[in-house]
Formats: sequence, C-alpha cells, structure tokens
Amino acid sequence: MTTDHFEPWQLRAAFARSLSDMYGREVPAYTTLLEVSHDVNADVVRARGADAERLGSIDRVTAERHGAIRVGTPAELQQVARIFGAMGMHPVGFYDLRDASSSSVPVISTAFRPTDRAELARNPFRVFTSMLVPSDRRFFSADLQARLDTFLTRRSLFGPELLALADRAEADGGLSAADAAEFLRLATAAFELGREPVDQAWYRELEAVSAVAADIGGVPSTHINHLTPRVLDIDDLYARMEARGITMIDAIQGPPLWEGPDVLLRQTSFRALAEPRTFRTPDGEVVQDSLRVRFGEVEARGIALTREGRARYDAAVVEGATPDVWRRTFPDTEAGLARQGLGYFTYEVGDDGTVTREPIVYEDFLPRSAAGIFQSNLTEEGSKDASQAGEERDADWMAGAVGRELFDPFDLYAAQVAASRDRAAKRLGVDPHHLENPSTPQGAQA
Ligand code: OOG
Ligand code: NI
Repeated sequence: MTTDHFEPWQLRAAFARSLSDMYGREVPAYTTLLEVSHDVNADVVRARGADAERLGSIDRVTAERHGAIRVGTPAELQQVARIFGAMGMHPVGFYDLRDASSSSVPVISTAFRPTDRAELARNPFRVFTSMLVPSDRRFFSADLQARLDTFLTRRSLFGPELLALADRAEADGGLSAADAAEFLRLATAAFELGREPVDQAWYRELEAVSAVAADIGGVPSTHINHLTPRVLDIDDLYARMEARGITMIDAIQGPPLWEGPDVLLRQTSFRALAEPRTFRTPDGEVVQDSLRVRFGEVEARGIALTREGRARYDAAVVEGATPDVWRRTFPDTEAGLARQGLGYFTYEVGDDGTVTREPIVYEDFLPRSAAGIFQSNLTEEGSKDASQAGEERDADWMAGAVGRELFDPFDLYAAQVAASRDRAAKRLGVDPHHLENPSTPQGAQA
C-alpha cells in the first residue's frame, strides 16, 4: 500500500468517521451519547483490565459503529450494495420486520458488513439496511402501491459520480487519495438529512399507513437514521444518560443483565428531538414544520451463538428475558457455552503451545430487537390489515433483490472457527480433529 492508495478497509474506516462527524453536527444528542459511551468504556477498562477487552480491543470498540438506513426499491438497494461493496462490506443475513413488530413496519432488511476476521479487526463498521415492501397488501392498497412505485422510480438517491467511484473502488481494490476524498464526500452527503421541501399531503398519507413508509417513500432523498456506538456496560450507560436528562426507551432490548457471559446483542435507544423541516402544502405554500425521524441508539455486544444457542435464545425471549429465565437457559460460563455447542469460539495457540479458546463477537442484529427499536421510536402506530395475505419474502428473494451473494451469518462464524482450528493444527503439526478441547486462557473469565 502506498500513501496515495486507499484500500477498502481504509475507505470503510474513514466513511464511518465522516458519517459520525456529520451525524454529530446534525443530531447533538448523538455527541452526548458518544461522550457518555467513552466515559463508560474507560471506566470498564480501568475496573476490569484485560478482561474488558475479551470481546474486542478497546481501540476497535471505541471506533465501532453501526448505522441504519432505509431504501424503497431493489434498484436503490443495489446501488447501496455498490457503495458499501467499495468499502469491503457485504450483505449478511435476512430480517423480516413486518411480522416481528406489532405496529406498522413494512420492511425487510439485511446488514452490510465486513465478513472476514482480519477485515472485522481493522474496522467492523456495519449498516442495517431496510427496504420497503410496497406490494404487501397488509399495509398498502394497490392504488397506494402504484403511486409509491412511481415516486420511488423517479427519485435518485445516489448520483452517477458516486456510483462510478464506488464501482472503480470495488474493481481496483481501492482508490487514489484524490478519488477517495471525493468518494467519501459524496457518500457522506448522500446520507445527510434532505433540505428540499417535503410534499405535505403525500407524506401525511403515507404516515397514516406507517411512519417508516413515510420516512422512506415520502421524501426525495435518504438519510442515516441512527449511528450506534458500542459500550462495554450498557446498564451503566442507560443510567448515566437518564441522569443527564435524556429519556431512554423503557427497556434494554435483548438478553438481561446477569452474571453469566454476554451473548448476542443488547441495545437501547432514545428519541431524537424533532428537527425543523419545510413542507409544501397542497396549495403550493412552503411552510416550516418539524419531523422526528432520527434517534440515538447504543449497544453492547456479546458472544455469537450457534444455531442451537440461537434457538435457545429465541425460546427464552418468548418466555421473557429475565435473569431467572437466562439461568435456566444458558450455562453461566464460557466453558459451558463451548462445551454445549451453544457459542462460537476460535482456537488460539499460545507461545508455549497450549491451545486456548477465544469467543467470537456477534457481528449481526436481532429481528425482535430491531422491531423493538423501530417501534419504540414511532409516533403513530400506523395501520396494518392482518386479514390480507402478506407478500412472501425470504433470504433468497433478498439475494435476488440485492443482486449479490447474501451471506448467512452462521456460516460466516462457523468458517471463522474452522479456519482457526486449521491454523492452530498447522502450527502444532497435528490433525485438526485432535484439537477438541481448548482451555480457558489464564486470567480470563472461565
Ligand atoms: C433500523 C432498526 C434496527 C438495530 O440496531 O437493530 C436497528 C431502523 O430503524 O432503520 O438499527
Ligand atoms: Ni440500530
């Protein structure tokens, strides 16, 4: 790498920073959230030492963000995929939020993220990306769908210059410094909040169906919906934010606080302030009003669970995510998770030749939590006609819509485990199958 060349991971890291700077200017509460996250993480590292970094170095955690964006059509999703493809981010997983939510959330989603270990370690930036399903009759009539399709087909979210730079970066494995600067400028601008007047009648008509539909299809541009830092103690963060007078949603989504290992993902959020927007009224007048479309979110990440672990998680959540339910559902040590095949761990060889187990951090999302995040930030329930048949959507459909391979998160974690086992076996000169029971490293949580 020369200093004139920006590799995909450098574009990704720079984009995450650039987006963060922009979002901080647009949503001041986000800056407060970053400050508090910083304080919490520094305190955890001070109190717990090396153990605090068991699921990622403090440098990784400090820079770590996920964003959320929402688009209207497969054509828009394909453009998003080109922009993220330039940064080494690939579509992973399929989430159907239409049924995961009691209020009206007519979207399906995937997440763009790096997929291999070295790339994740460099910068794990991920973007939860949702797409409207206008053909779903539970939400949209045929007439509304037709008008929505027309509106969405006519708009252009990303300019030709940005897309051309994205394609070049993907083809060439990066960009020159000058092109990288331009790419980052255009990509960041594409996710700023639009300033053009909003068609009031159109926006309100969609909002009556679903606030999410209005946010996506009621305006001519897209925007970053939230940008989420990672914290090492989300309960502490929640308390500190409330102490600063920022009202958080009622609960932390996902697993409860308990004495055993952290698994998957815990998230919480707060509603951002209403932001001034101009509207064009039906008689052509331009008026000042406001919209509350963006919010703040924060998360704590835990160990990635296998399919078996995940099935237990899903059942436990239905029962109620209480510490008691957790104690009945999960072993209270990493060793237990590994032994029972519930979590993913890699094989690492120490300088003395002993093989130890390291947890793999969960890099993905949870449909139920995502629905909870969407829902808790809606002003209106919207409307949903449950008597209508929903439109079938699944991971294969999503892969077709995005026009790229859609990775299965479980496969990616399993591949990381297999690669680490082969690496370890090779280093020790043994058969990979003789590496069955790694121990817990000294000083780490059992
Ligand atoms: C996405 C909500 C889901 C998460 O972290 O689960 C999400 C959105 O509001 O667009 O970001
Ligand atoms: Ni989020």
